[in-house]
Amino acid sequence: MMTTPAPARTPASIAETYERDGFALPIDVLTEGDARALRDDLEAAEAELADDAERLGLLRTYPDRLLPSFDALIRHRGILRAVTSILGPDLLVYSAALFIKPARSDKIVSWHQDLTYWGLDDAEEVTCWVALSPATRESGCMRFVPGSHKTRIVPHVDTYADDNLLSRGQEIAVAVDEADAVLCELQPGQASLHHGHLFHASGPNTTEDRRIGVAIRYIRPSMKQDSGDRPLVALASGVDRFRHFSIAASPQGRLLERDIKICRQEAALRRKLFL
Ligand SMILES: O=C(O)CCC(=O)C(=O)O
Repeated sequence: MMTTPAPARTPASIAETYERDGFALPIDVLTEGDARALRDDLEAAEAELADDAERLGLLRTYPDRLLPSFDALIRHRGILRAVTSILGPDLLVYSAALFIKPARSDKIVSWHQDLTYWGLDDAEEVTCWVALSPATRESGCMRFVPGSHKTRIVPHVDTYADDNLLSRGQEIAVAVDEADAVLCELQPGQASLHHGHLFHASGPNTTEDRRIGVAIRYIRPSMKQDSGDRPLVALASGVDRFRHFSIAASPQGRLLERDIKICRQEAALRRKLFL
């Protein structure tokens, strides 16, 4: 079971910083040993699926549906304590995809605002990005523009750049001043929180290790898809009084065939919803 290190920051101070800057970090959520155990479980699963690109893609998009260890992560007490200080006690997990940059890779993430693309009706959303390996300037950690969450969604363009980890190379179409940005450096087991309107990006990985992070998107159950669809989400805390989404069951084992089938169906729906 994952343990929670003594919190270096109180929920109140996290909420205050988040309100002002649109992000809060670093938040100590896992011990280094627990972060290593999650990474080992992920990498064992990646090795099992190495010859199957489609299943490997599903694993990296839905680790919480295919590995009980990642299902436990999205329900981790330390994370929930931080996120509930912002969104309140009732929390759904809209997605929990991995962002992986291989060692010595030119993969970047261009400046963007997350809520541009998901077709959700509101902005009651917080991403908790948990580092499973060092996220540093050298390994391509995220960069945030403090206060930019107070801007509504600005125009974005699709660049389709090969080196971009985002599916269409989506990028903010207005100038972002790099001088305004701050680095989001995290040690394994630490996390950051960021707002869905925050301008953020990340650079290449020049190190000899993979840079691995899990981006857990928490939303209030009052949120809904503009399209009226009810994608599959996890109920991580509290109650869902709204029923705007379908609630996923926790995985009862690793890489189960029935869970893979559900993820495949869900991926098709999410492709349709993605703006
Ligand atoms: O992992 C990264 O470099 C970028 C992640 C990101 O854009 C996000 O979590 O919203």
